[in-house]
Amino acid sequence: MASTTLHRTNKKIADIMDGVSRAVRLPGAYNYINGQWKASRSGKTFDNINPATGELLGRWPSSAAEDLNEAVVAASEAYASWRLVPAPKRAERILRAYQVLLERKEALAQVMTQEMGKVLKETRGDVQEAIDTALYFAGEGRRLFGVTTTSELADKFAMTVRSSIGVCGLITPWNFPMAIPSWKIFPALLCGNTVVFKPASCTPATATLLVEILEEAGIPAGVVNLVHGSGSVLGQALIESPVVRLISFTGSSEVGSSIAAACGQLFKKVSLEMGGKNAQLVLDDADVDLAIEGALWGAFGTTGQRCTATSRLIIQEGIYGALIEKLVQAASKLKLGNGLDADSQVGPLVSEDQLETVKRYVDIGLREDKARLLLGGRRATEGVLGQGFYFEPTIFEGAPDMRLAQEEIFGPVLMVIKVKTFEQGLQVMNGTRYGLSGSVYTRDVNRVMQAVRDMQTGITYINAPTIGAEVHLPFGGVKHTGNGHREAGQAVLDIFTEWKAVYVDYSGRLQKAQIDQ
Ligand code: UN1
Repeated sequence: MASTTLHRTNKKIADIMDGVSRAVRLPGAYNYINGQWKASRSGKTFDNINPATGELLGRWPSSAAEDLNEAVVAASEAYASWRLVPAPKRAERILRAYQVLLERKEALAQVMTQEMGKVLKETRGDVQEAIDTALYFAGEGRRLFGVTTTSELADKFAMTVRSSIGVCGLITPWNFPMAIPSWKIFPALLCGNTVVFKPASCTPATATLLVEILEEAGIPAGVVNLVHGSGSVLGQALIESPVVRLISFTGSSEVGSSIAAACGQLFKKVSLEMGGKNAQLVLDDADVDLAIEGALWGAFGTTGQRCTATSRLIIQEGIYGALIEKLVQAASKLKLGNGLDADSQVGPLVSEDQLETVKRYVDIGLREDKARLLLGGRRATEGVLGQGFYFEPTIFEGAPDMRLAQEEIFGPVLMVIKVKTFEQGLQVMNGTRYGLSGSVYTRDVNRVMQAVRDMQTGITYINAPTIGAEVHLPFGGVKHTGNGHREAGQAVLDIFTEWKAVYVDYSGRLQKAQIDQ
């Protein structure tokens, strides 16, 4: 009955969020284009499945290029006026969004856990990350600093200002369905751009709720547009549209590489956040219990589905035996279960596809001569777990050149590698094509500073796991993880603005730089 109401009156999901779990089970969630909630033109839909139970949560518009192009036109028209709204005023709307996010944190986390699977403690953290990001960029409205500088010529003034770019296409993943869109949407809007947002198909409800909050916060029609559907169809339409000036993508390195190639041909600005094969290095002098706690959180938190997840644990030989014994014992006690249950520590994988990927990699590991399975390695099917996409926390021991130690798996699979020295540990850590985050556990300050200097990662942790980035510091990586950009903090402003150098000559005569001496 409620679903009919939603369809008929276009009543917004947030208005019926009292029983949030019911809200997202309702069919009839829409694209948001030019301030209107609407279905895809074809009327086609796709299913949103709860990975903990296999149950259908709702049907969402499976949009085509024509829907996307309508959103691009809306964003392009809205840009003409949004770019001229003073940044402090744009920021006020973001501050309102911050307030609503804060009020609705628990409800949003409940929805997110149901469609994505991670445990409530973590979905609350995901929403909190969006809250922090909104607050940060609300403050940025009265900064957005450029520089003033000197001129080599007399009576001439020089400065830099940041200018907006135009329509931005934002393509986001399912593992942080609120945090990552917020990293892109808030700075994009603050800088005066308009947005076409294409969220991951596994998490359409969270994306819809976020956009609805932006609507409530007074973001004008057309400034933010939401189009659900297939990543390849809509991504291609976004890239090909001449009006879209920038693509910001978070996802796999394979997809990122093809986006970069296509955008390169079209001179389109592109920012990419991609894979990781993050390592935690534990030296002989480390606090072993602290290192184990960090590894468990880094490897099995979010069921290993973070770009920053710890997927390699590199251990110096002196503590190797003792550490892995305790680690395996602790990991075997992790409680798998529905993320809505307070005692669950590890939720399901996001989808059956993801479960298949993890199984495939475990099979590869089992066939490798150099690998030894220390824990897990199977789909978890006991009792109600059998209804969902659960996989046992899995630990392999092996060599750094194995596929399991080189390729991003995005699941609860940790590869343990023994090294003789600190130097060898760093070499193993740096010996992959990725470079997102890394961590070193040691009490030796000289080793700390050498690691900070030599780790080939965008994010470096000392005596802390590879996950846990904060929103006011740059987020991103080197090598095949990124393309030189950083999200979050001040650094993201370089994605969503272009620098303009401004010279004001008040001498009243022609002055020639480099010529007049
Ligand atoms: C991701 O890994 O995909 O640093 C994003 C963290 C979170 C963000 C992770 N704040 O682990």
